[in-house]
Amino acid sequence: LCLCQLCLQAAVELVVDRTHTSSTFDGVGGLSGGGATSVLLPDYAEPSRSQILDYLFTPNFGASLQLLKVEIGGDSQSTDGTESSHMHDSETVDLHTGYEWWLMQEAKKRNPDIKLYGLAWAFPGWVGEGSGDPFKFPERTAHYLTEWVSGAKSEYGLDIDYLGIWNERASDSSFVQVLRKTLNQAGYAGTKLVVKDGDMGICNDLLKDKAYADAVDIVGLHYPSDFADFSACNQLGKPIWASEESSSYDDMNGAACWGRVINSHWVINRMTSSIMWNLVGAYYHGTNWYASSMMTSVQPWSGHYEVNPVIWATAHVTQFTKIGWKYLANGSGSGELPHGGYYATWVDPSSQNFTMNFVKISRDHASCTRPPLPSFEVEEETLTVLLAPSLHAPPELQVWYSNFESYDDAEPPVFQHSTVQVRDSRFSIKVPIGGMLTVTTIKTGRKGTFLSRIPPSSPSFPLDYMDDFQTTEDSRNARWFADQIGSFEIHRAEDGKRSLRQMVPLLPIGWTDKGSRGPMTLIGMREWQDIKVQVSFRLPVATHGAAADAACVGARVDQMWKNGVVLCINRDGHWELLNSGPALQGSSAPAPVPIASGSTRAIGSTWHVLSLEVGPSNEAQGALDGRQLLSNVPVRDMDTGFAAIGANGWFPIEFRNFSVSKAP
Ligand code: 147
Repeated sequence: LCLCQLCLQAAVELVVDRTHTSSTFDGVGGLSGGGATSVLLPDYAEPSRSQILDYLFTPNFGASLQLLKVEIGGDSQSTDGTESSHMHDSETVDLHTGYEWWLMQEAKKRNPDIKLYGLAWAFPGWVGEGSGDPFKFPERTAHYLTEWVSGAKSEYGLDIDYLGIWNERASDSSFVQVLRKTLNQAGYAGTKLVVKDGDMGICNDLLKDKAYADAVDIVGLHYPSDFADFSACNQLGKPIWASEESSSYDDMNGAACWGRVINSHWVINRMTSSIMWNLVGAYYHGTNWYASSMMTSVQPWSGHYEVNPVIWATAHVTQFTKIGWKYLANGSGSGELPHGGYYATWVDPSSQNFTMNFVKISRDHASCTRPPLPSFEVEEETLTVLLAPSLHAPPELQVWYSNFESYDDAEPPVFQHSTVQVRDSRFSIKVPIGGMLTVTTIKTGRKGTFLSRIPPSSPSFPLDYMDDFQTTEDSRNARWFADQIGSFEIHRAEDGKRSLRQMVPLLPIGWTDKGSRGPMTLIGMREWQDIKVQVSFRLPVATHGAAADAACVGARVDQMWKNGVVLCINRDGHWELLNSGPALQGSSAPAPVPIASGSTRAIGSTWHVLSLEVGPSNEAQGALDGRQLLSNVPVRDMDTGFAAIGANGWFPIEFRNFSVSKAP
């Protein structure tokens, strides 16, 4: 038996020949947004913030990303929160909302060659004139997206290389054609369109509709299965990307899944780019898909962050290739390994550099969050690789090795450097189970580290906390707040002071949220129980007699304030203590039954202070302007959650002097 295996292995020689080039490589990327996944990063403590950005973007250091995809904020919940739109209404363009502009600039600063890709999850309601359909008025929506592309250029000098349509939702042939025309007329013919950031059905749609296909540059599939039928997609003659991929944890399993697909997607189905959801886990524990990220940084107060193995799985490809390099065809540098796993080769068309990548992940560790995988076997093997004269191989090649299944090692090998000799135009290399290996002529690979130690973890949000919102720049979100419904931004009031204002005037064309509870932004910890939350607020001058407009403050709330302890007071002075956020005015959702309610004098549209305290005896106290509204009202004892402020409708409520403290 032993002998036979030896013969078998000796017989297999992988031939690499650069005369057989194939598709152009389009890069490996990360996705910020979809949604609000980076929200805690801009306010991270330095030097950690710059270090995190270096791990993501600096070439030859960490993930060294080649592509950055960002959400085009659409004022509605897009997974971990809401990202602010650049046009809350049809008349105002604000190119200073949100943090994706900042992130794109930081990425470009570090790597001027990084490509940028924008995609909307949600749209402000005005683009559909309240219809909820972003394609009903194609010119409006095309204008809206073109304003984002042109704003990137005019305000920040950023070229948007790629633009998508509507994440994981419908696309539309005539809309895409109008968008193409609108971009061209505005001078953005160079911005390529990706459709449709969703399932493979798009390939048949494009095959049947030439005008549609002509308007499209790239087919973007989400979580594509390597084992699906790609024949329709491959007939299109357009690059095919895994334009959203992974959604897996930032641990060794996540690295194994991601490392595998960034290789296998090319080998099996000719996909030329993969983009990881998500770029950086800078969203609170207790919001969706916690830590499903390339790296995790959720402590802006401490500066603590984690450089996870997913970073190094990415580096195996990104540090040794460039967008524009060519893949070598199957059988001439790419293919399946004899005993399971995959290998791919990239060559630099303008030099003799080349890079090979080998990956062998066992079935148990190969799955990403989706799609399901068929069963398969892998075995350790030693490969002999024959480098054809066309490669002009040097006598020694650089080797980088990780094993994403070495659970028993105290220090698992992750991105370790060595070399291999080329003899007789051949090198041999052992590929164990769990192995990801890069063999390359490139000598600039580096497992980046900083001299200063990463600050120790301090998971608890620091209390007591207060923010008067006066030091945050205009249009930005409030520090450490994470908007969930509506968009809350810092703007100047007529007295010259800043306040935190809810900016969305109309139900957006949502992604998951269709509008049942009112706007809300949260802060703190999902694990908080006994806290006191206080805030100054002002209701806007009632333009349409909205006596029911209410300001709310919450404790123990979950991500969408489906549960929590929430105190709301309306313009007439009627207050209610609720077990959830308030029903959105005008929605058909049943109004929550109050735990307690009452009335005080009307509050109009002047500044007031609202406070809510939930203590260890599971009783709530509430006050307006320091005068008690309710005391010792029993609430459920099991609940924990964030502190929150919000309202019950789409109006520009303002807040100042927010504070949260431990309940005495
Ligand atoms: C994706 C979204 O695009 C991301 O914003 C994020 O929510 C991510 C979390 O895994 O999920 O949406 C998908 C939702 C469902 C499927 C694919 C993508 N699915 O069922 O195949």
